[in-house]
Amino acid sequence: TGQKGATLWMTGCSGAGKTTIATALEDRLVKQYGKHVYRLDGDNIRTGLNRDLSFSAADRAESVRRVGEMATLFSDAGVITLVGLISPYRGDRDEVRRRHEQQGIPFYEVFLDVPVEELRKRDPKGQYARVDSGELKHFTCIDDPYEEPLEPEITLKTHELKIEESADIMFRRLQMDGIL
Ligand code: GGZ
Repeated sequence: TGQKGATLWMTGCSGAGKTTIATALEDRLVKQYGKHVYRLDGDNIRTGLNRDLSFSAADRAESVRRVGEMATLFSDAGVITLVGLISPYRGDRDEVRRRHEQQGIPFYEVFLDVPVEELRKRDPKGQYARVDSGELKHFTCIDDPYEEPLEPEITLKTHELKIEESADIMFRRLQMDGIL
């Protein structure tokens, strides 16, 4: 009967394009296909649900856990849930995957695979410059760990693709799997 839900979990360094590509896919799903979509973004959730959490490893794990639980709820309700969270630790992401599998909810780990030199060049918010000047410390992918996914369902080298092409790869995967 109703729409099938799924979680697309986009992981990668700051500036890799998580928000941009999720927004492009959301636009397409909503405007062209009338789908029910919800976007959960680390940086805005950090001002609300996760406002008590820092960037320590333990707090990042808790952030991933909470957003993961929220994603299962949305997706279980039939929504296509687009998550954009750096989520740097493999074990934390694997746990989110396990929670989805437990409940029979489709889960896609989407790795935004962009070389750090490229991120430094982009630096849309000047974060990497602040890291270099020593103003910002423990920044993921520079002086804080990022554990790359070993078997992501989807890998997007966003520096080699147009925004629409990245969105399209996710779109076609959902179509192929009968979610759209
Ligand atoms: C990484 C940080 C940090 C540190 C602040 N490390 O690109 P932004 O700047 O505007 O958005 C990023 C956001 C990352 O939040 P997440 O919740 O996605 O991260 S995690 O999953 O690791 O908890 C970044 C900003 O917060 N930011 N300090 N030290 N990113």
